[in-house]
Formats: sequence, C-alpha cells, structure tokens
Amino acid sequence: MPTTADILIETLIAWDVDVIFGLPGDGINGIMEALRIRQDRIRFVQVRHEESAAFMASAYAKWTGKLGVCLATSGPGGTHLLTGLYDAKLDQAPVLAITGMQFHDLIETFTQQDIDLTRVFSDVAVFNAQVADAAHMENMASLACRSALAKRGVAHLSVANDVQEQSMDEGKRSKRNEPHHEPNRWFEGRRLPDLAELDKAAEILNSASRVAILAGRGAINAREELEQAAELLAAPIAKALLGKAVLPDDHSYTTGGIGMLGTLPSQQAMEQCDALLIVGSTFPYVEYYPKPGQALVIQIDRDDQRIGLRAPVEAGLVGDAGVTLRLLNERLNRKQNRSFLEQAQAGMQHWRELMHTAQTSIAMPLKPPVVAKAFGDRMPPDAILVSDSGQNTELAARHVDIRDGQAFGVSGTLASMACGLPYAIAAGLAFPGRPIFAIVGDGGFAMQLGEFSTAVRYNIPIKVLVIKNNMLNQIAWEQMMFLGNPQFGCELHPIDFAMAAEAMGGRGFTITRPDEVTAVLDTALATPGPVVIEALVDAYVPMMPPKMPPDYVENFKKALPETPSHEKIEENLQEEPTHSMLHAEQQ
Ligand SMILES: Cc1ncc(C[n+]2csc(CCOP(=O)(O)OP(=O)(O)O)c2C)c(N)n1
Ligand SMILES: [Mg+2]
Repeated sequence: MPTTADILIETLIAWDVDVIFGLPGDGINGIMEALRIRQDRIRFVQVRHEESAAFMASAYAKWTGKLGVCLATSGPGGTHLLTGLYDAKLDQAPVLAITGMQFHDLIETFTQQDIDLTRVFSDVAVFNAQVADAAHMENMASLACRSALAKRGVAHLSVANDVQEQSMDEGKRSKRNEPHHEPNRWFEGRRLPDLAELDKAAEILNSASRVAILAGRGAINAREELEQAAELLAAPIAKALLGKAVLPDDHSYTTGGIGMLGTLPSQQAMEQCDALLIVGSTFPYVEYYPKPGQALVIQIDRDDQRIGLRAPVEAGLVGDAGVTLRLLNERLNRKQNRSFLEQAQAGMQHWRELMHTAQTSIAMPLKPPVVAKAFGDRMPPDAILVSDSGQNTELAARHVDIRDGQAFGVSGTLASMACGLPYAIAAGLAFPGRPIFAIVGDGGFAMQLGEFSTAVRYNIPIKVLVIKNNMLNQIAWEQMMFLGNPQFGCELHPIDFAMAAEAMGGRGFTITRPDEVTAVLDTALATPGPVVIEALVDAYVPMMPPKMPPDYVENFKKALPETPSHEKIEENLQEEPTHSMLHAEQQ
C-alpha cells in the first residue's frame, strides 16, 4: 500500500514535475524517502538555505511556465521558505511548497519545532492545507498543483511527520471520498476580451495623436503582435523591467526601460502621450505613468483584477496579450503622422550615446557601467540574464542590451535581495546548455553566498558578475534622494568573492581596472563551470532616475555635505550620464 508521501510524489510526477528544490530535516523524512526511491523519475536538488529553494521554485516556474516545487522541514525550514514564496506570490509564479509538521498528536503542544505552518503561510498561499492522511493526500496533492497553476500563486501542503509514512488504509477512507475521483490535470482557457471594449479601445487609439505603449512580462510571448501594434500606432514601447526581453533593447520601436532604472525617452513618452496602451504590465511606480487626465488609457491584462490598478482605464481588455493584440490590431488604422515615434527614436539615439559615454569611461576607479556593458556584450544569442536587487539591477536594466532569443529574470515586485544566485541556478537547471549570466550586488550575493556551492555541486556553469562597491548602494542613494539624509549604515565590510568562489570549488576572477575588463572577462567566460567575477567598482557613482525631480535634487544637495566621501560623489556628478540626469528637468 502506498504511503501518504508516495501518493504525494506520484501525484507530482503525474503533474509533470521533474525537480524539487529543498533541504531535508526530520520533519520530512517520509517525503525524502518517497523521493529517494523515485530518483529516476523526479530530481531532488539540495540547496544550502530553504529561502533559495523557494526562489528557485519561483524562478523555475517563471523560466519554464511549469509548476515550481520546494520542500522544507517543519519549523525553521518552513519559515525560511517565506521570502522566496512571497516572490512567487507577488510575481504570480505557480509554486507548490511542501513542509513537514510535528507528529500529528504533538501539534500545538509547544514541542520542538512546533510551528503551525498552515497558519504561518495563510497570507502567502492561494491554497493552504494540512493533510490528514493518505486518502486526504489523494485529494490535496492534485488540488494543490491545480490551484497554484490556475491562480498563479503559492499552494502549500503541510504534512505531519508520522502521517507521511502512514500507508493508505482503505478501511479508514470516509464513505464520501471515492478513490480516484481527482484527475491529475489542469485545463486552461484562452482568454478573449469583450468585443465592445475592443471597438472602444480601437476608436480611442485611432483618434489619438500621440500613443505610447507600456509592455511588461505579460507581453513576452506576443512579440510580433506588439511590434505590429507599435507600427500601426507609430507608438514607442517602454518596457517594464520584467518585460525587458519582450523586444531587443536596440529595436527601433522601443525606448527601453521605464522608471527609476529606465530611460529619458520612456519617461518623455509617458509625459507627452495622449493615449497609453498597457500590455501585460502593472509596473508599480505610479509616478512614472501619465498624469491623471493627461492620456486615455487602454489596458490589456489576463487578470481582470489588475485592470485599472495603476491608472484610470477607458477600455479594459481582459485577455491573453497575443490574441487580444491581434484582435485589436485588426481594428487599427495605420497612423500617417509618425512624429511621436520619430521623436522617441531621436531621443533614444541621444540616450544611447549618453550611455555609451558612461560605458567606455577609462577613469579610475572602474565605473560600474563599463563592466556591466562588457559583460552583457559577451552574452551569446541564447543567453539568460539574471539580476539581483540594488544598483546592480539598474546596471543590468540600463547597460545590458538584451537581444533576440535571450531571456531576463529577477525578483520583480518583491524586489528581494539574494534572488540572483537561485534564479541563475534555476535557469541552468531549466535549460541545460544555455549560457547563464548573472549581475549581482555584493550585499545581495553575500546573503546566500553558500548557494554558489550548489552551482558547483550540480555543475551549473553560471557566470556571476559581482558588482563590488562595498556598499548597499541603492539604499545610500535613496536615503539621500528621497529624504535628504546623509548615507548611513550602508557600508559593507569587504569580502573576497573570487576567493570565496574558489573555496567552494568554483573559479573566481577579479577586475579592478578598466584596462583589465576585456582580458579578465574573456578568460572568465571561457572558463568551464561556475565562475564568479568580482568587479571592484567606484562606489560613488550615483544611481538616479533619468530625470531627477526637483525635490530629489534638493534632497541630494542637502544630504551631500554630511555624507562620507561626498567629494567623490560631487566629482562623479560632473560626469555623464549623472550630469544630464541631474539637469534634465531644466532642459
Ligand atoms: C531582502 C532585502 N533586504 C533589503 C532590501 C532593501 N535594499 C534594496 S537594494 C539594497 C542594496 C543592495 O546592496 P547590494 O546587493 O550591494 O547592491 P548595490 O545596490 O550595491 O548594487 C537594499 C538593502 C531588499 N530589497 N531586500
Ligand atoms: Mg553593493
């Protein structure tokens, strides 16, 4: 007779789960055994910290579109999962989290590791159950998989330690619980928009004279349709960070990123448009959208709850991006006046020249854009790019050009530090053979540093560029810009990451000078297996939005005198692109 754990793992195999990320503990011994005896059909990837397991499950789901699964023991194992699970919740990735609990008759007795994880996970999960026995598991395992996929969120199953090993006892099954009534299948419908809304959207877009498009992750598989819409509407496309791979960065219709990490032409398109078409994005920074009343907004999203989330919407098209855009495009007239697009294209040419200045600086200390750009330029055509959270995200967003066939991923809405390494490892497991490039900060990388040994153990040849500024730098700039406070508490004690990589059995390289960038990167990227390249960069190059709002400028001025090493920051403010960003408001 199968045990509860056998039923769980057989169900996952039936649901096409091929990998589980986790770390054992005595609260999940039964489940580990069920995995051990099925190693030929399902892979257990052992992590060094359960948070990474949850990030990997979230990332695996994002990279593949399949269910991501993570496993942790009772008590601390379960609580360690939480940050990665919130990443899945906020970016809507389908993830199943499995945890152990105390012996079923010791729960709530203040015994060791006695945490009711179903209560703890009640906020993060769309489906959340403690499994009572084997017959119950037949229902729960399948329903949990379906719930995560259908609701694109986290499902959680917690199983008391002794229940995992219990064999199915048909005699104990309740009369109404018929065996085998639960199908291991999920059916997804094609979401089509309302026809009247489509006509209304087309009418608005056809009458507008300056249309801008904001494209996000939801548009990833609608590249052609999006290009066609932009062509018909003569509309520049700004890309939210999670939509970076929607179109190549040098594509003539895109103005690149938007927001704090974005470009000036994207911001100008938002400021000057009279209609905005949002495709598969709920980019969270409302202040970068058109001002209320300025533009008529059309939004395409597969999730009706999200339509109108960031801007009042005139026509809401609930549907999948590709099919909805196709229906919309049929109703659009090609705009004769192309000047709004042409203006954005001219702006982009200027912006890219500005970035080029920063990317080719030969000044010491090494400027971060120089190494980010050189790293990105070396990504092969099918590479996957990952970033972490911080100024390193800005470097990946602004200074790495994504090209056709490449992919990009990051903890987007949660914007959690320490996502980079697990995201990269998950990409390597999802797509063996594809080159994996990660740009991370020294703060975020240190948080889960031990996970690099997971890449070594499973021989996942990730190439990790660590932006070593010995600072939690994004926060330093935010303290100054947002509140006018001097930087405080952001300095980091240096770590030799190249040596750490070697200590874990990988390879480590260091770049300290601009004239070393080419040679060291070429050698490091030609080195097989997992590699860390630490680039010791100038910590005093500010990270700014493309156009500093007047209050940010004032705050910055106020904060500078008492900020340690402010002279070095002041020096860099004379350089591009910070100089132009600082003065963009007056231009
Ligand atoms: C888990 C977590 N803690 C804190 C933050 C706030 N935060 C955002 S960026 C950042 C600095 C990150 O430092 P580092 O990884 O060195 O990147 P840098 O900005 O220096 O490139 C911090 C502390 C966060 N996003 N996530
Ligand atoms: Mg840093």
